[in-house]
Amino acid sequence: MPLPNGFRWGVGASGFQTEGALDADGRGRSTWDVFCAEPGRIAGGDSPAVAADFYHRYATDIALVRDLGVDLYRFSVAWPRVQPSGSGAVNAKGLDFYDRVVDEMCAAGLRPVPTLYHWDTPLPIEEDGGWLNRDTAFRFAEYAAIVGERLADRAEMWIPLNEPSVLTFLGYATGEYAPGKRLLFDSLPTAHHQLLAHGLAVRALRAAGATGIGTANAHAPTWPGSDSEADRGAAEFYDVLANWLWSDPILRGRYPDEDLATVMPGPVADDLEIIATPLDWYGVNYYSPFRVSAASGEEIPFVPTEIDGPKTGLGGEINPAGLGEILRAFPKRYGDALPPLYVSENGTSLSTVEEPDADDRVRDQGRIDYLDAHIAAMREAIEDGVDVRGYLHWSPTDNFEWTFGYAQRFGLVHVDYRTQKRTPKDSYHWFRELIKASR
Ligand code: PNW
Repeated sequence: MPLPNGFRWGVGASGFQTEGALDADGRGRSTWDVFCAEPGRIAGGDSPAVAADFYHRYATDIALVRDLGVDLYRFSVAWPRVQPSGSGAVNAKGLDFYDRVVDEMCAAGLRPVPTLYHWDTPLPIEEDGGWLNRDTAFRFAEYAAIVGERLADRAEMWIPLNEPSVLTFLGYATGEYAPGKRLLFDSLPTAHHQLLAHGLAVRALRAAGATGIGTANAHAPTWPGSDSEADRGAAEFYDVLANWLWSDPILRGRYPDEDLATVMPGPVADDLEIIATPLDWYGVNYYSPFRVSAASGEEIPFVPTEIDGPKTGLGGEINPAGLGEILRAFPKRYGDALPPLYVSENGTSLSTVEEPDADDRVRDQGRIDYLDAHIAAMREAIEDGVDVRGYLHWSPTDNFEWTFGYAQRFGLVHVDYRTQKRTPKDSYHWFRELIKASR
């Protein structure tokens, strides 16, 4: 069965991972600038200072994405470029950069999909408590209005916050990502404040004339490490924390359980009304299933299950069926309250070396296999009636993979970080043919 008419293909990337130019044109510092400068945080001591140099080479990358034949280009606007102090005065040069990027995309026939926040918090905001501080949600909404007013005439779809769950877990619970706090369950207020920021930003964007407003959350089915009652209990708990804590407030206007609702700060019932402001679409970012087992006598009651079988470069499980399962879970859980779905991120890094060979070919068959299987799983879900309207590949070019640095490559296009030369990989050509065939 062919994909539904009008099915949309795209790519996605983020500012901090691609732009470099961290001191350019009055940009303020972010939590990730500081975090990366701490010894031992980033594999190989890699620096985000230049990354894929998107700040200067955006026209090249936009042309490569145009030639791929997709129509959506997801990118992120860096809050510290637009408001270096996180509130108040706008840095015109920072905002102008995104204006140029959006113009370039439109001129190439691509539809811009801005993400407003992909984890790069302005440092002064973090110094005031970051997402532990309720005020951050209101400051974020002000920033959203500024970007909305500037880009609403040309942006096709909007993502206020990318994967707030990952920021809460890795940024505030375990401290593996910036801002590096290890608060365990005391990190939960950052969930509520990010959800509130999402809702306030949806309203601010609409007031600025923006349409096509959605979100992009990390989701995956949660499977227990064994059939034991303890493991099943751990998986059920993890499922609530990793999935439904983030989507129930948005799609149902409530927290998935009462205990969670009671630990959230502020006028939670009133906030939930804002958080549940209807969306035009909902984005699922999927890479690997969640597998957890019970942990006893630990601070956290679950541990990731050892996996066997094929793994991604990051060590995650390759399991395309997981994408189908999580996509089917959404209409089951939300029924008519569910807006159209998008796969807003899917892709992989490889455990094999990816470098251009003597003929300048990058033979990334592992990525082709991953994409082929995941796109097939998505198609099956669509055939079963799940309303999925588009698929965005993460990512157009190789980029800075957070604490893993440059060793983990997610691009369809290889970046030589010494020369900034771009080389489309085998997967780029494969994806282009797939898109062509699907039209
Ligand atoms: C996403 N998980 O992160 C991010 O949005 C991207 O910036 C990143 O480059 C990409 O995935 C690849 O890693 C995730 O634990 C981090 O489920 C963690 C999870 C999912 C996505």
